[in-house]
Amino acid sequence: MAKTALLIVDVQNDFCPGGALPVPDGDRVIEPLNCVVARAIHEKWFICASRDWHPRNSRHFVEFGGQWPAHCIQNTEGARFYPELYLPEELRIFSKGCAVSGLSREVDGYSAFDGRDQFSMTLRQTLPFRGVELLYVAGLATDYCVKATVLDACLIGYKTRVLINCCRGVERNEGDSRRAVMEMMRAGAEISFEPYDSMVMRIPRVQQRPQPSSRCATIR
Ligand code: VGL
Ligand code: ZN
Repeated sequence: MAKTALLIVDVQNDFCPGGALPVPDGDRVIEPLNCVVARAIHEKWFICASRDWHPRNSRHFVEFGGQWPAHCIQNTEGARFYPELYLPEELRIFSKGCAVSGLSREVDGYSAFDGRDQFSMTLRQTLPFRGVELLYVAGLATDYCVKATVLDACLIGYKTRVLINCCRGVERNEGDSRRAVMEMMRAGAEISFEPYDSMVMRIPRVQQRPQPSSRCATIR
C-alpha cells in the first residue's frame, strides 16, 4: 500500500538561535512543524528525523579543514533535537556526518540519505519496507541539508514535497534559500505549505520553450 512519510531534517539546538551554528529564525519552524507531526501521527505516516551527529574532530569543522564552526557534536546538548519539537515515541532517527575522515560526502553528511539509524540501516533501505511513496521533507537548513536530502529523494524516485513554511536557510550568501528552492523544484520536488498543502507548486513536466518578449519580437 502506498504510504506517506514525514522526514524532519536536523531540527537541533545548534541550528536554532543561541546554538553554535544558528539558522536565522530556525526556531520558527517548530510551531508549523508540530502541526504537521500531529497530523502525521493521526494519519499513521512513517515519521523519521535526521540529525547532524559529528565527531568532535570532524573534517567538516573549520578547525580541521572544513567550512563550519563546530556544531552538533555527538552526545552534546547542541546536538539534541530542539526541546519544543513534538516528536513521537517510535521516531526513527538517522544520524549523519559521523565520519572523521573518508569521502567528503560522508564527512559532511548533508543529506539524510547519508545517515544511518541504530540498526545501521539507511533511509534508502528502510523506506521501501514501509511502502513509502510520498515523502514530506521539512527542517533545517533549506540551503544545505534539506536541499541535499530532497535532491537525493527525487533522484531515487520518491514523490517529494517540501513543506517550505517548516524550513529555514543558513543564507551564507543572500538568496541561497531561494536558489535552493529552485534547484529542488527543477529536480521534480513539489513545494507545499502546511497546513494548506492543497496548495502545491510544481514546475510543469512539459516545459515550454521561452517565448520571445514583445520587445524582441519587433526585431523581425
Ligand atoms: C547543516 C551546515 C552544516 C544542515 C549541517 O543541517 O543544513 N548545515 N551542517
Ligand atoms: Zn554539520
